[in-house]
Amino acid sequence: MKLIGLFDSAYVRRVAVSMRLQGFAFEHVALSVFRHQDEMRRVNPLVKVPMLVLDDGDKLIESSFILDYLDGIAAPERRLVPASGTERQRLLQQCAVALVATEKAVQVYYETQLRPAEFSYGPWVARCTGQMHEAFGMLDATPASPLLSGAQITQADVTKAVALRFARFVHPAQFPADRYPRLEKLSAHCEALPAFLETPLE
Ligand SMILES: N[C@@H](CCC(=O)N[C@@H](CS)C(=O)NCC(=O)O)C(=O)O
Repeated sequence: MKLIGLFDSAYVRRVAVSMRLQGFAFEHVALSVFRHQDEMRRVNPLVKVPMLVLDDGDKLIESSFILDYLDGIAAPERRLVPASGTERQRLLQQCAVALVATEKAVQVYYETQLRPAEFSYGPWVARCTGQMHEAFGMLDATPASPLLSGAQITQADVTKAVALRFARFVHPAQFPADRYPRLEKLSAHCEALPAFLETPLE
């Protein structure tokens, strides 16, 4: 399999980390949606990452659907989200909130650092910043992850840890270490795991 996209994308990184945790070998194709647009367009006319190219040539997009595909072909004990049941919904909802946090961090980044300053719209930046922190606050308010007491890692752990690492990378001043203490603990634990260390954001 080939995974297209850079690890500075939280969406690409969560897929790469998950593949390593699940033991899937992949070739990493480090194309940027901004710096390699022509090449990207040839691989994916939508110019979006991540994309997973399967060995038969099929191309998958959308990190959540890619992860669902991988869980479907993984050995049952290597799934990162249970196939059914209440726990599945609970974990997927945590992923959903972490994806809102990520999406809003990306929007604020695009608005404040990619757009020329004269075109940046303050009220929109304030709205997205508020939504980003609301989402991180919700994640921080959930009980400590069972991972920290020895349970197996889940997709909620991966996506939450990747979201915080990404948001801090693009908005360092907004994430002092004491702002989201529970998430910090989870992040520190996850970022020390081989699957995360082998998937550096920068
Ligand atoms: N919902 C998508 C989001 C993917 C996404 O927005 N990726 C960004 C990179 S972080 C991208 O492709 N940006 C280029 C663009 O939107 O034109 C997913 O989960 O895969």
